[in-house]
Order: sequence, then structure tokens, then C-alpha cells
Amino acid sequence: MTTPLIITCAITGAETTKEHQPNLPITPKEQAKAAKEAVKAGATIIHLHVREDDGTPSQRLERFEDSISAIRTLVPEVLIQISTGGAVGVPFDERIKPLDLRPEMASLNMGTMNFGDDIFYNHPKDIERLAVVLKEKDIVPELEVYDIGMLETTFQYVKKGFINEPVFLQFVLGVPGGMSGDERNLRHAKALMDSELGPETHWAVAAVGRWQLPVMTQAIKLGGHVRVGFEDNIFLSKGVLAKSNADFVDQVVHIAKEHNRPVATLEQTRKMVVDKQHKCLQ
Ligand code: KMH
Ligand code: ZN
Repeated sequence: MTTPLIITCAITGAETTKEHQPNLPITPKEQAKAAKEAVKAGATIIHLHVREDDGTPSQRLERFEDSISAIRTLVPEVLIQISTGGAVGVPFDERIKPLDLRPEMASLNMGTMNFGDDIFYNHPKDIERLAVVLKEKDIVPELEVYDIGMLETTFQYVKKGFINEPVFLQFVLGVPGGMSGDERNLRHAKALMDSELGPETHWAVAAVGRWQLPVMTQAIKLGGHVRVGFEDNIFLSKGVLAKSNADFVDQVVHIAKEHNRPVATLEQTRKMVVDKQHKCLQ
């Protein structure tokens, strides 16, 4: 049976600015509107970063609380996946503070890397600590993997019992410093994943900028899921700025149709991602 396609929308991110993308949602109210539009178009998970009113990236618990509550008011059923990556340079302790809100999902970045002109630090001890906290709090980790080394690290964490199967893997492709969206990278990553992890593994791609279209098409054909949104890309096609996050979701739905891939409902997503993990935690 074909696996329904889970579409995650990363509505804001930490790097995109209003100067780059005037329609970037910043305030809780703007984020709730963007989430509602994305869900209407077919997204079932919102990957959430928050900003202060002036646009500064924030990991402040109260700000997450306000955004989550605004989103829940407009789209009560959507899965919310909060970012523990934040922006580069934010201390780890600050990054994990919003986990006290007990979201259903949260990101877990699987290694340190050059991130454009910066360094995105994820010390092994912190990765381990966060994996344990997520387990204790019953929060499903979205494992962000930017290169093959991080994927192999993931296998080790699973073997050591820090992360439970079935996992939800997010291959992030195209960040300078990580693996690019060259189609051989995803093929290789998938081959390794298939040989090391169980058949219930869910995997997705979040490809950045110009890589987004070819990589998501490849993933849809291979049975993977897709993340889109202003965190990863602002152009719908070459030189054409998207008007909203939902524009990207529409684009994914269109490609899924072309490849006969049904799009997952909110209920199906919850069953595939959250209920299954929670069963394993019991
Ligand atoms: N902003 C990036 C440095 C995550 O959400 O966990 C990290 C990031 C990953 O966006
Ligand atoms: Zn993120």
C-alpha cells in the first residue's frame, strides 16, 4: 500500500527575514494565519520557530506558548513540532527551554556542522541529553540529518537506546556545509537507512532553495515525506517570490497528484507519527 504523504510546513524558520520575504509570518497572529492556510492546502505538521516582534529569532518559552495557543485556536488538530535548533549561536540550554510546553514533536539535530558562514553546534553530550529529555517527556523527535555522518550517528543512538524506533528522519539537503540536493545523496542515505533501520521508519526531505523542487519530487517517488515553507525556500520558481507558505504546500500536493501519492490527513499523520511512537514508549 502507498504510504500517504505527510507534508510539514516550516512557516518561519530562524534565518529568513521580512526583507527577503515580505510575507514571512513573525507574530503569533501571523503564524496562526499561515498555519491555517498551510493546513487548508494539505500540511499536517507545523515546524515552528518563533520570533520577537522585531523579527529576532527567539527560544523564549512564553513566545512559543503564545504562538502555539494562537495556532491551536485556528487549527486545533495540527501537529506542532517545535524547533530545538533555534538560530545558530543560541546556547543549548536556551534552545531546549520551550520543551517544558510538552509539544507533540520537537526537532533533534544529529550533529555539528558548518552552516553557511556560521557553525551550528550540537555537542554529542547535548544530543544525548536532548534525546533522553524527549523520551522522558513523550515528545516525538524529528531527527534532522544534514549529512551521512549524522545519519550514521543516528544509527548509533538507536542502537544505544537513546532514540526509539520507529524514527522520523528529516534529511535536510542543500545547506552549505551539509550534503547538497544531488540526487545521489538521497539515494545513498535511503539505502543506508533501509539497511540499518526498521521498515516502519518514516523519512522526509527538507531541501533548501533551488534544491527544493527536484529533491521533493525524488522523495515523493521514493516513498518519503516532504517539508516546505519559508524556513527552507522563499521562491516558488526562479525569481518568483511565494505569496504565502501555503503556495509551497499547493505545489507539493500538485506533484504528489502527478505521482499518484495520496496526501496524509491530520488523522493519518497522527497515527503514523505520534501514536506509533507513543505505543513504543509504553
Ligand atoms: N536554524 C538552524 C540553525 C531546527 O529547527 O532544529 C537550525 C534549525 C534546525 O532550524
Ligand atoms: Zn528549523
